Amino acid sequence: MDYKRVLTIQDVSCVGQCSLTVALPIISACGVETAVLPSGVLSTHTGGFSGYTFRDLTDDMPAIEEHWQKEGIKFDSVYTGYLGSTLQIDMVSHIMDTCLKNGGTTIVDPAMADNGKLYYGFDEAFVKKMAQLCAKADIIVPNITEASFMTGVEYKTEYDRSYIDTILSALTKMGAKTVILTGVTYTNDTTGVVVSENGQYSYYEHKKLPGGCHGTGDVYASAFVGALMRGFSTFDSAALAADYTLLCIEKTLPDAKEHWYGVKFETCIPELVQMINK
Ligand code: PXL
Repeated sequence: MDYKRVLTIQDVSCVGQCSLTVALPIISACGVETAVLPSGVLSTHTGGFSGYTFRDLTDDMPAIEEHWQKEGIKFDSVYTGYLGSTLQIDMVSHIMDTCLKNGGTTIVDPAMADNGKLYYGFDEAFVKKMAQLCAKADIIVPNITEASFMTGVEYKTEYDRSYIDTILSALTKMGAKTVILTGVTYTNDTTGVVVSENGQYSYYEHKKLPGGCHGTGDVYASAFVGALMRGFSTFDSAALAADYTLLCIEKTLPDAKEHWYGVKFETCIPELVQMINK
């Protein structure tokens, strides 16, 4: 088996089933070595808790990068999620330059917004910087809200294929290469993801569940990275990640009232391992 090593850069939300506490187990379960660079440490995520702590780890990044360079440490992929500041985005961009193996893949999930709104603490300047990081990456995994913020295309909840084409063209114009646009919904009982690769769009459609959960974007992007590193095509990785995320939401929804803060992704790890090793 081809053994790959990924570096993922995102926050540690100590409680809340998102970012690193999701990426590390999911990518590892896919059989891929997962190195981490925490962008910050929060007591919980910012989506529904109040009074959380936040320690920004931007200042630690240059020394960590320097040490890796001295040790000759390189990665097959650098995958970024929730980042803490514009300065941190510049550092992450530099780490991509110095720590990626030749022929490696950079994957950016511009985790900063959902349902038409930026997450707490982000502003226009952050969006602009994130758009630059997305223009540099090989693959990006935005939802429609994030794509709309980065391109200036109006955010809509009801739309047709021409709206999605407009968003994808605007992302390409921004400099994006391969795009996995998540949460694309054309009918009442289906949803899916659009993969834009080499100027071609393909749609993976699946059933829509009656409700969503916090953190599904991180579960999706992590499973996508794991599958891609295991040699699945971009489209097959996007589809596998969608199937896995759907399963996780299905397991969470019956208990969603008490378990409002995250996805019970752990309960479906056995299925993920099966899908990856098929
Ligand atoms: O799931 C995205 C995410 C990651 N990290 C932190 C967050 C969020 C979304 O709210 O607050 C700290």
